[in-house]
Amino acid sequence: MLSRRLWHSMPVNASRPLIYQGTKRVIASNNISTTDRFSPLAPAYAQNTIIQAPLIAAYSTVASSKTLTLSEQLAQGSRYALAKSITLVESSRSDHRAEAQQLLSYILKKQRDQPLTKPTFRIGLSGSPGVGKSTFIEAFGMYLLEQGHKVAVLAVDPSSSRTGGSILGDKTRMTELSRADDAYVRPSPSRGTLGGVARNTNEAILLCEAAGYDVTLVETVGVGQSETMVAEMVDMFVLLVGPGGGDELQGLKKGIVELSDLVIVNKADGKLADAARAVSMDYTSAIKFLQPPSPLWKTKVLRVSSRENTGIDKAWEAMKSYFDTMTSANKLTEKRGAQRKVWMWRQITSELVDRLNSDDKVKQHVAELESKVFDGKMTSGQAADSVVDVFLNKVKEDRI
Ligand SMILES: Nc1nc2c(ncn2[C@@H]2O[C@H](COP(=O)(O)OP(=O)(O)OP(=O)(O)O)[C@@H](O)[C@H]2O)c(=O)[nH]1
Ligand SMILES: [Mg+2]
Repeated sequence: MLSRRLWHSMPVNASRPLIYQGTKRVIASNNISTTDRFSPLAPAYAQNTIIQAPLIAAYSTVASSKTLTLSEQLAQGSRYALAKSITLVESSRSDHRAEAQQLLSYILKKQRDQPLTKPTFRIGLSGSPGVGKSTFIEAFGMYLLEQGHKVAVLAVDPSSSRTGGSILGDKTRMTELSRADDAYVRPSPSRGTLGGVARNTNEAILLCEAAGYDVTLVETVGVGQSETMVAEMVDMFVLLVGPGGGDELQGLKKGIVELSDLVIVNKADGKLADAARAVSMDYTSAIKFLQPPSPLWKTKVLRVSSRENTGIDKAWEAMKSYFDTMTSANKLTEKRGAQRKVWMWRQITSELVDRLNSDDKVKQHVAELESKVFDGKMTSGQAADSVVDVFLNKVKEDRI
């Protein structure tokens, strides 16, 4: 149970009800957690009239009328509602986050009661800059639409926090797909850390599926940690490589190929066709020495020309075959469950670090220790222990 002091010292975020901010009120009739006993609005809680809390929303089956309307519009496939909902999950405003959490909880609850009619397929797509990801997605997305699918494209773009979002430019490149009725192309969020962007993308996938998009493509540029993060939020991870230069070997060196369920050699056309064939053979033999991503599936290598629209159907066949193999062994449900656990821990870690960083006493201590570590007067490990101790003591004090 939290004391009132600790309660006030906590940053307003997904775990602290916003009731203290005097924001929106929502009618509710669910159980009120013991945490709320200290609330100045406790009597209102007792009468079951007020609920305003991401904490409660996270576990609640109760939704405000605004949330109900939004979720209803989402279920009808409204693009406007989808855009609005994704904006909510991407927002750093605490009232938006609260609404987003309530919406997500409601959607999850609805899906538990009444599972989606169509199976959903989450595909991650990565590759070096210029390898042809956008061109591939345009061609592949249009192909999927012809097959009767609804396609959502989301981006995890590690460069966007620095450059302001290159995927926005992509949207103009994916012209046909962006304009198609059954496709939804979402530019990458232009703010936040990679972790934050990835978390939003996780939630955005759920929203796209709630809006009836059965295939979600999550695109990322092969930089830094983004491939691993994307691989941890999708059913299948696809690596796009080019026919030239040493770029494709980078994928091998960085271990991205090990994450990949499918390697697509793009630009297999015209003068590049021979080079693409050679690269594809290189990958096929290299993969034999790698551990397969799943005991049930051997990574495949295919050649495609996104520009000339060749091999796109083969790529989809390979993806469908993966999907069928994994679903018939019940492995996708298992994988998604395990991924949710991974993200829960990611969230715990970042939440704890955020709270630790927002505490003035800890901040001061950290500054002192950082300089000691820098001067070699203390080891990193000792300093880390000390910071955690100070933080935990502070939490204990607040509780008394
Ligand atoms: N010949 C050939 N060129 C292609 C093919 N696919 C893409 N390209 C070209 O490669 C260049 C880069 O394509 P993009 O689709 O923008 O590549 P990207 O991977 O999205 O690039 P970033 O978003 O910058 O990481 C463009 O000039 C495309 O026209 C292809 O299949 N064949
Ligand atoms: Mg691109």
